Amino acid sequence: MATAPLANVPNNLESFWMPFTANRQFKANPRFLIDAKDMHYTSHDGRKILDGMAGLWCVNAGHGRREIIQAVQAQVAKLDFAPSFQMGHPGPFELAARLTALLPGDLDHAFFTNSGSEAVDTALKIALAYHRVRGEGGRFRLIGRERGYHGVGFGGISVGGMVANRKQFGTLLTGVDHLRHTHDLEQNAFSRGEPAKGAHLADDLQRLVELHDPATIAAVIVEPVAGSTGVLPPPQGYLKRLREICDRHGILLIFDEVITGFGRLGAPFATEYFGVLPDIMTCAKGLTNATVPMGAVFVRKGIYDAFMNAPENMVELFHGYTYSAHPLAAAAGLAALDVYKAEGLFTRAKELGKHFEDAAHGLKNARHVVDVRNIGLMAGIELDSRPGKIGARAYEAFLKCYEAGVLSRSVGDTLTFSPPLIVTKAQIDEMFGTLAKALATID
Ligand code: PXG
Repeated sequence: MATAPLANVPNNLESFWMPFTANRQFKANPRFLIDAKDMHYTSHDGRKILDGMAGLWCVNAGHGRREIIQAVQAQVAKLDFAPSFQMGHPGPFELAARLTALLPGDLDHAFFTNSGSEAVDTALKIALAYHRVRGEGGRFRLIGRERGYHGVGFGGISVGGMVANRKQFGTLLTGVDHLRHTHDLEQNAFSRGEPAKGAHLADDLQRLVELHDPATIAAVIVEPVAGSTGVLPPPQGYLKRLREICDRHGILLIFDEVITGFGRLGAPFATEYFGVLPDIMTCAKGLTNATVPMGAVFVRKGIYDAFMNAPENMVELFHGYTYSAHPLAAAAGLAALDVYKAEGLFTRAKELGKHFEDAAHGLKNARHVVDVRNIGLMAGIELDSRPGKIGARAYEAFLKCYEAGVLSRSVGDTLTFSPPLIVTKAQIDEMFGTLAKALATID
């Protein structure tokens, strides 16, 4: 049946194969965002939508930031593109210096990519190559974690632990094993911040070391707080214990900070928040406030230095992307850092954390809710699943919230919130209040 075209919605929705989307369902009932400013999107039907997810966990300084827009506009007019293979341009050198100055310890070098997925695959490749240049090429195994999300490259889905993201794609990387995830509703439901129980789950790494022989293990990768799977803060002491086991056995520890980076927890990065220093760190998203795609991999000095022993005319790492260190991304990254600094956004999640936590946990007795989890400015509200229909209830709640003017995300039967760091207390109340009302109306 022909339906009247919707204002602001293109007539042909067929050609674009949308990512991570139920295409037919969406195209039958599309939801378009047509502009954005600060904390709000405008929908195609002219409604203001409060952005409870910072886009996709990425617009940390809010939308349409003038300083970033102007920096990108000036850059595109001056130098639209320049290669970074055997050539240089100023932006990425300045950005790498500013970023590494911000990082703790000797995370002194930055490799640029265009996304979190590329940052993860780059980090895994650097880990393998690092051992090889030191004569330990026998370290080929990579360890991830169940329910981990590390993007969608073959490396990322191999170490990742989201079943749906893996099962369509064949054999993946060989030589990969996984730690158990840390989600334990029985022990830890309704924890505030890091749950009390579960540090012992880090000992899975010791078991894998004993199973595989430590001399075969290159690296372990985890999200300090698992995001995509529905916000799982690490149990108290868990990350420290992982660090200790890695140190005992010469295994590199990789933190995937694609979500936790750039102020999400109330510190610039999760490494500071938890007081645990990884050997390699990935980031993306907030790096440019999502204005231009960019990811980065940071490595400790010793890792970079290990590659610098070959003859000086040799390429040290046979890896990089056409758009690694793209001028527009570098300009956006520098301007985003200025905004974060000028507005104190890296500590804002700390200032708002208690209010956000109380507001999230205000849902404890709402209908269907079986868990509320939070840390910094990220929260997961888990619902009881409908029998045989995992995800249906949370998706319905997501739709109701959207209709009521709040953007959240649903994953399985968990609703997540991760707003821009400029969010106000009143807007936090609006987000969770809207969800509470939605839950009261769905079965
Ligand atoms: N690592 C982590 C920890 C991520 O959260 C990636 C890597 C991959 O980044 P790119 O830029 O390649 O997408 C991510 C991305 C969701 C959602 O709904 C999460 C992400 C992306 C899209 C949706 O939770 N995280």
